[in-house]
Amino acid sequence: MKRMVSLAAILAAIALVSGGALAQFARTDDAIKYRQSVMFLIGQHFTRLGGMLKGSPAYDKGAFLKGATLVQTLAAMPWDAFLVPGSDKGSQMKDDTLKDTARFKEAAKAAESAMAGLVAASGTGDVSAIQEPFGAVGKSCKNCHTAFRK
Ligand code: ASC
Repeated sequence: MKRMVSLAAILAAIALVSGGALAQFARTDDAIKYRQSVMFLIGQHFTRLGGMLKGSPAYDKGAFLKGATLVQTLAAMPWDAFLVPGSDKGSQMKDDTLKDTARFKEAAKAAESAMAGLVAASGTGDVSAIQEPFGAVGKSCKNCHTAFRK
């Protein structure tokens, strides 16, 4: 019993210093699957938005705004899962990513901020005003992939 209590205390301490990120996932594999799932959904919705800006399917203000809002909402989800210690193994994450988590968090924040810009522009319903913020989101995706993905 005493051993169980001290194990719980150790786990709680680990969860505390890891910002709760570890506590969310039972296994590092779950963290990898979680973030890959979110990234897959972001890719699906962002690609559909890109299609709409090229006319296939035709641009629709409501549908575009809904998709952009989904992308923004999804983009709030995966970052903690990237920061789980050891989850660089067996994934596409570059080896040095977790050595500088501040750099990673900064890039994640920049992506979220670009997505907020896209949602704001989407509300105008003006396609010519959406092109630039859409490109900025694509650039923020690419920046992270170049820096952190193998
Ligand atoms: C996508 C997707 C990416 C990004 C990137 C943008 O739809 O899956 O990884 O956009 O291609 O540069």
